[in-house]
Amino acid sequence: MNAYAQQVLELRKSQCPWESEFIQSVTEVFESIGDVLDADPRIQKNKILERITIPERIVTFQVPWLDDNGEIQVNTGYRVQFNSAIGPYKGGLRFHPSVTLSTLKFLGFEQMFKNALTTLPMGGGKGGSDFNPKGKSDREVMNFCNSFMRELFRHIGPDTDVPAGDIGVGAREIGYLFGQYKRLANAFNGVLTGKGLGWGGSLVRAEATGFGAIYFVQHMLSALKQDIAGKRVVISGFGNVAWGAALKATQLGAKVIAISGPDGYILDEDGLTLDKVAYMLELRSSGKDIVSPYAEKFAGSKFVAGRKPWEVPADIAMPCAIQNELNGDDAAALVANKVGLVAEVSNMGCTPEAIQCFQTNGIPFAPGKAVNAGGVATSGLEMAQNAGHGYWSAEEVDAKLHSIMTGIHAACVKNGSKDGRIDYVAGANIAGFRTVAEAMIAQGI
Ligand code: 2IT
Repeated sequence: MNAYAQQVLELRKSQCPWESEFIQSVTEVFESIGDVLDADPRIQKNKILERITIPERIVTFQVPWLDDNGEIQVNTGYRVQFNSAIGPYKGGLRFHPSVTLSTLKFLGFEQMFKNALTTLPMGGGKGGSDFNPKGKSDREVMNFCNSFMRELFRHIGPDTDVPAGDIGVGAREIGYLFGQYKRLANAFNGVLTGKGLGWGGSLVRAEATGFGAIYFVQHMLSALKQDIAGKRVVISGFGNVAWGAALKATQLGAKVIAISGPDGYILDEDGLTLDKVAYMLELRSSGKDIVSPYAEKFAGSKFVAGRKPWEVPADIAMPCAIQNELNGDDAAALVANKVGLVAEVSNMGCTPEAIQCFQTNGIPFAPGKAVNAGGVATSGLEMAQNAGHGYWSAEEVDAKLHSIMTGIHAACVKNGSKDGRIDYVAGANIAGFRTVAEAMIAQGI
């Protein structure tokens, strides 16, 4: 690692050694940008690394709410406004019991570069709570969202900070959050993305992260002179991202042979069909958080309890669940089974050991901030539609999403090509970092 980067990393480690996810995300970016730092002394002179590793602002607040028994519950709410060099803070809200400030700092740090890769004017931010929506009634979720927004509304706005969904925050939560924002701010505007289709939401936003990921995979395959049709795909995750990826892969003739949930995975050697993909949505909306019923419904498939799908031989592996879901052992299993490429869709879904295993074995690996950027890119398109007080057709949004993913792949190739190979991690980190650093230098302190 470059000496300046090392020095800033050590400083941050000594200040918050317990923020392991945040430190992990900073380390990955700093390891990639050595050549840029060596070539451009303005970056150290302007203390860019010091400045991009402290959020511009963090808001932490209490979220008291009433459960269905009339008892008071209390959670912690956060918004990490990481960097506004290239646009208003932009990034999702995560409601999940694992959420800590470290989680949201890592996600906000990643978001800053991801958003830069989209080429749309969006800075980096992330927020959320340790609230667990699983098993809660609609009324409890509404009570929580109302209380959360009662504090958050004063810190956000369509030109200030534009939150969206992430794990545990979908259409229902965005609806409640938007309703409360509108009441408190007395304004109907594009303060949140992922809104419902009749009230400011964009067509294709729900599918966008998964669709964009598959468009990116198509570019990775073309670089290898291959095609997606007939490829065996293994996907983890139980949410909207896994669904979108499975849908687009199936539409393009790939064979999705494994999907997973918190209880284990489904092996379906026949591959998913559009009916089976639709059933993924039913499973999720059942609220039970299990994939096992799939095996009872579709003959020929089998449920493997308590295991991750990375032991299934496949051409393409796509982690779509949560950070650090795919570790060094999982990577070794994929490599042993001759996986053709790995596209990380979850944010920081692979551990550093896993990434190293893919890279040392010559397996093309693309990081989440490039592969999953179609989600936030389409949020950017939703912001543009809101600002223009209109709607675009699904074809128009999908075409723009497609061209943004093509551009991100091209940026990775331009910044990450070395000895005839594409280092997607370096390419994405360098391209995103350069954009943010240039804007910061131009704007002074
Ligand atoms: O990780 C992500 O990029 C998201 N959860 C989407 C963020 C957004 O603002 O749409």
